Amino acid sequence: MSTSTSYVPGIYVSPTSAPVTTTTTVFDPAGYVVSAAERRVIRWTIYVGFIALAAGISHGLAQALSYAHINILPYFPFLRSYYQGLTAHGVANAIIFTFAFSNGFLPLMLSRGLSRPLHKSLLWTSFALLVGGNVLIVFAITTNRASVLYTSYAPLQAHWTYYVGLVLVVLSTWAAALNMFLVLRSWRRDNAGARIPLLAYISFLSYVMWFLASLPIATEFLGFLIPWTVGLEPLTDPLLDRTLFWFTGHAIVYAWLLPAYVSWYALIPRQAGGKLISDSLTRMVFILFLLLSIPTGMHHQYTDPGIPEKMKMLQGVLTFGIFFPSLATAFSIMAALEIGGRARGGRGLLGWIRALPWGDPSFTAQVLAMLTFVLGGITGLINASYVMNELIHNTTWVPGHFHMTVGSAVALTIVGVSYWLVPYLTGRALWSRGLALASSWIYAVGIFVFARGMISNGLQGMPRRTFIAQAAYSRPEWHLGGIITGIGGTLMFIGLVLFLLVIVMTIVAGKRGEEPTDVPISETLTAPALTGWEPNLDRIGLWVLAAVVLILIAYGPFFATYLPPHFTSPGFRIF
Ligand code: HAS
Ligand code: CU
Repeated sequence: MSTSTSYVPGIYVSPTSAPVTTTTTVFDPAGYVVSAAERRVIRWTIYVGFIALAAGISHGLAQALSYAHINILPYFPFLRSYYQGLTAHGVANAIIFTFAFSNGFLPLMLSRGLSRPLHKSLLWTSFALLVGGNVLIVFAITTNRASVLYTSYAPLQAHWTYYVGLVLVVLSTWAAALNMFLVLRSWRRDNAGARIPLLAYISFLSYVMWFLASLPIATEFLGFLIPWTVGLEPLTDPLLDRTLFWFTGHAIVYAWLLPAYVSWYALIPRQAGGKLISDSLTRMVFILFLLLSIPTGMHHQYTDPGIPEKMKMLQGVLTFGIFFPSLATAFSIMAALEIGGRARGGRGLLGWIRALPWGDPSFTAQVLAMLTFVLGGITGLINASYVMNELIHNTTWVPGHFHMTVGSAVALTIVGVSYWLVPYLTGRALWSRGLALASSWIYAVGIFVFARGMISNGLQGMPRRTFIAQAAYSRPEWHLGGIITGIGGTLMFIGLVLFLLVIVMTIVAGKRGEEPTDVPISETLTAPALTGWEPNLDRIGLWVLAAVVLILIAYGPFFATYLPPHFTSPGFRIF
């Protein structure tokens, strides 16, 4: 039986008023309290992400407006080119905001899932690396030494501080992963034969996948880009660099997504008053991400010369494989929500939807995130289709797709999680539930409008990564989509400004004593099995081995036939 505090919209109350009766638990609920010292460093880690978000969205607004032929770039201090702003936007929002959140959130979830403290020294190490990396990156970008966009494509060349800064950020994620590994290992020693609590399991697997996935980009930066930019090696191999980038770069999108999935699977059912339907299915979903996230990067390179078509086709097929765990997630979460809606008195085919806790900003933001992800996922499938990709590659369709994935499924989930997490970490209640709700709705409407503009213009051939406001060419059919994009982007900007306002006010002026005192951990309908095949799901080492084998099959032939590197290109700094 659960003895932990239970979740009701926006606030935690005593266990007696739990919205569902408990049959089994997926965690050791012994009322474990995460120490104040750990909460402090986790809080600061996540704040780094919020600062990055604030910096990035102002550039986001500028880009969205540029599609509507409104140029506000001259009003930005430090800004010398569109590409400088686009780099700042991508790095701050897609890389720093997301990983700062994960570096705090995932270890916290593992610690709470296992009821065990984290290593504080590693938490601080991770924080220091994140901050140090950011200082270097901010220096490089604000001084216009790194207008290479967040994909760091060679032969565009950045100052060494940019690459080293990103390396430090990756190291900060490794420190977080190591922390989780050590805590889990000691837990397993003390609990031989026990199943890993689900929340800890999925949190850990998220960063195991990311650790494996980050090795190619580490190779690219340390082995090629940094020696090249400091002059140790005058030339570089752009195709090899791109391939190493996408080797990591597709999996990185799941490193952003999986922390959101951790919340959708392990927390949202409880926030909705429901239960998770299957422990084993959840574990299998995360294993599939571990297996298939990485050997799929070439779907970003369908149009690149120099990669055999057979390799692209193989990775294209695997990309369709990585679609399935998300489909399973859609059905699984929908079922958990339905259980919650019915437990709250919802009746009929769809009446349970109305009964969900829509007044809770944390819940609402995340369900809106899920809804945008339906379209994000469908557009992903179109991207992955070898022939259809020809039509949309390098058009604004692609940012249309990824703002419905990382820009909403992930970002809006972080918003929703923050609405209980920041109160939990700071000991201050959420400042304004009304504004928090408004922020999520405005952002969600904004993303649908924005994506409609980007997607339709992409189909009309509008190029991505182009300063349309000053382009010497245009097409009449781009005008309407451009205006829609500008309106949507403005709404998104307003939504996130409201979010940041609510968070800042919560930190400085939230009421003490009314904050949540525990993580809203869900229960599953059935307990994890101790016999049969299911315990094999916890043999993480074995699954890592299987992932490595798949990666070797998907990437081995390319490297075997391509290497040694073809050093051909000097660096260019053209913006
Ligand atoms: Fe992607 C390009 C394929 C998912 C991010 N993607 C990008 C880029 C980014 C990105 C940033 O195959 C651009 C990179 C660049 O700068 O060039 N993507 C996919 C596929 C998926 C996918 C097949 N992408 C993501 C996610 C991202 C992300 C997730 C970030 C977090 N993507 C591609 C391809 C390209 C690409 C090509 C290259 C395009 C090109 O040519 O350049 C799949 O993983 C998607 C699976 C998703 C689903 C949706 C499941 C829905 C769920 C919600 C359920 C809703 C509920 C609500 C329960 C199957 C789980 C119920 C509510 C009630 C009220 C009841
Ligand atoms: Cu991808």
